[in-house]
Amino acid sequence: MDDAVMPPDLIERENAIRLDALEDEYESLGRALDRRGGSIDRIKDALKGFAVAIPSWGVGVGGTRFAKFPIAGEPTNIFEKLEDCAVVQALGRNTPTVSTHFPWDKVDDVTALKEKAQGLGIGFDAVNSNTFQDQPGQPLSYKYGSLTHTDPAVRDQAVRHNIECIEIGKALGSEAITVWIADGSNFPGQSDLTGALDRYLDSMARIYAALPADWRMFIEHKLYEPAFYSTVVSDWGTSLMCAQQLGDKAQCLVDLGHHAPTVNIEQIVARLARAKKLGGFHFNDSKYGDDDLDSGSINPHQLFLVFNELVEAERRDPAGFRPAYMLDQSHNVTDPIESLLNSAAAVVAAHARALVVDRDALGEHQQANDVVMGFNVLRRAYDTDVTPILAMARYELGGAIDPIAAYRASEWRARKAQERKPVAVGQAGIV
Ligand code: LRH
Ligand code: MN
Repeated sequence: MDDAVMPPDLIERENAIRLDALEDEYESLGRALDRRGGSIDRIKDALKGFAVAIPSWGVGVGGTRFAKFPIAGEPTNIFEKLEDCAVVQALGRNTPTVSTHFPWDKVDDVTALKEKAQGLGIGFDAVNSNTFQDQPGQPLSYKYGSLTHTDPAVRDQAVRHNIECIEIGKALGSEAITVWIADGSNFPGQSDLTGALDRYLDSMARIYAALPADWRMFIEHKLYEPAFYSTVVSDWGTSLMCAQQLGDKAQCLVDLGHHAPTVNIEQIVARLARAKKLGGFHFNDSKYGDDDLDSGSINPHQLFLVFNELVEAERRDPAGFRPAYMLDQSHNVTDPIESLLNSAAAVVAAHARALVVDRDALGEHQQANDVVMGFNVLRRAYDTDVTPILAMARYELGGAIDPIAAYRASEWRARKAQERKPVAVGQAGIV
């Protein structure tokens, strides 16, 4: 990595003033976990190998249909976005890859993009296709759908776009494509609900046929929006049915925000893992709809319960357990780098707490129907302050003990505000 975005001496300087306190907190927690039959070093080592991908569309400031409020120095293209991803990786040390979105990240020279990333020590995770917007000059509109459109010419256009995304992904070193489509209807009677799914499966089979041998295809379900009466791939059941029909390379991706507020997402995770169809995640948080808020910012307990099922699923089937972890957020009122640092840490913390769970005791209480003790085993792990383990893992990987403090000390955003052209005010939308 020859293009260091964060001067190493800055991280050293910021860590030097925090190391004594960290070592004291780490040793104290280590003794406490020891008394509980756990091993703090085992958890630390697990966290050092844990990674969650950054969404390229989450590195710039996001917005809603109403407005977007750009900040000075935010990235204006994928090359600048990769620099910001490298800052998050340099400080947090658990986001080594970026998930791209096309045509938002389209470039003329894909090799130059790959070389830029390599220079920054960043890799590429799943590519995301986009047949939920019409592009300037696009021959046929996706207004009434894409992969499920009643017009075969529109479906062909959408299938070709997905295959083009696979080709770009192959050049970048990605190994998966995430297919989320907005297809659905706003009125009863507008759409043939079964015919739409038939057309979806036919189109997806053509995209599936274009997958390289070692690639996966992630099917992302979503309850609603932008369709507000029916959505073709609206829930995990439909996603699972399609993944099972399409083949081994097709798996289900769980975006936490794509469910009704009351849904038990951790049980969906357990079901998909049992079916060996748990392909990956888009982590975020929400209170009402697909709010795309920072992971763990509204309901950190749900994130913990999801990871509790993931740790259990890996224990049951270590060989088949390979979910792709990605963030998918929209940072409307924060510096995206600070939100990404916090969110990646929230995901790692949920994983760490799940590793603290005394699984043998939990199993015994569940078998004995000792409700309170079963609940208390989980709650005790959830109540464990794992931040010293995360900080020690970051420190030993060359990152920052306190990433936000180090980021602010770097004055990265202010420096970029001098270099990067300003983003126009008055736009709206997610990117
Ligand atoms: C749809 C979604 C999908 C992306 C988009 C940016 O809501 O979660 O994963 O393509 O957000
Ligand atoms: Mn998503």
